[in-house]
Amino acid sequence: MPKRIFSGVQPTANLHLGNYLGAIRNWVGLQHEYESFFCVVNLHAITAPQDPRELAARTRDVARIYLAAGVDPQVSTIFVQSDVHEHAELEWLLNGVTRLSELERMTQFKDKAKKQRENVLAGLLMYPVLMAADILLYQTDLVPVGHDQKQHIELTRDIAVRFNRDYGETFRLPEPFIPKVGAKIMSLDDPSKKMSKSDENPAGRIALLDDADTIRRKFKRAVTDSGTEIRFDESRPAITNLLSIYQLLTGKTAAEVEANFEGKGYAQLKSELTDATIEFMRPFQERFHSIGDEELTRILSDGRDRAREIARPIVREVMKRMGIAGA
Ligand code: AQP
Repeated sequence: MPKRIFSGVQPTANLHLGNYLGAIRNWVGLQHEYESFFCVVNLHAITAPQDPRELAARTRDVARIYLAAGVDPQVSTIFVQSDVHEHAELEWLLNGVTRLSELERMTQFKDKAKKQRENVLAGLLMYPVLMAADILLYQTDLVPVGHDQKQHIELTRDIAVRFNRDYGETFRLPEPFIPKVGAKIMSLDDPSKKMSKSDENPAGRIALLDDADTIRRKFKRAVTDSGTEIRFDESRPAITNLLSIYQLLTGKTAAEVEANFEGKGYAQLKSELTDATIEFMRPFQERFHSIGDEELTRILSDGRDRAREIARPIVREVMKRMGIAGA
């Protein structure tokens, strides 16, 4: 069987540089080495309340973002999660081997549940089981994600190991692919938090569809650390974060980045970072806006058909092994 990758992004809000640098950017290179499945995970999005009309529009926009970033529909399968019913079906089946205590231990659940307090939806707890289903459905070898998803992939492996043990060898065990630089892009207004779509304050993130003026304003207001030296240093997380974004967008090495900023001040760093970001965004956004509705619909329906071809027999096999096929 060919080596496979699977990954996805939730259409919960406008995607940001963290989503691109931590995840989507890596898909573009990996798609030529692996058989690739990139999904817009809209079923994950409803683990928090969503406006239905906005969710529908964003779902298509996230697929456009994949294409604009360089995911090639001739090479990769791009599809919407809810179009392939087997994701929800396998999730339910995997609930039969997942323990409540494992789900309650997940950091993302604990953090988000804290924010949503009274209104935590049951789906938020089940989120990692749906993610396990997404991954295991395609017999995935590698899952390129940002650092925040590492724990969910470990749980996916635990679920797969348990299923294989209880019902016979069925699933491949996936590995996470977490980039050395960019796996955790931090918020511009608080470098102790990751850049996040759901953060109430948009100043902390550069959205992939921000215009040049907004990008300039956000970087200008980005917090910095005390001191003046511009170099990578874990004890100065704000500057290190800005340098990491600069490094990834320019393709320079860490040494080249530090040499470039030697003797320069924070204002110069922000100005060069703004220019590098706008230089990346301009062609990216042009490609995003050039993808027509019909073309997108065709790509997503081809993707759905390709994904279902793989997903259907796996769900059938799992049901057979669990003794509920053909009931
Ligand atoms: N700050 C980040 N740095 C690097 N990678 C990141 N990712 C998310 N934030 C960062 C990676 O982007 C992919 C898609 O994320 P998601 O849609 O599944 O949402 P998330 O991981 O919960 O993070 P977000 O975008 O901040 O959304 P909210 O605010 O809704 O939680 C994943 O591979 C993720 O690791």
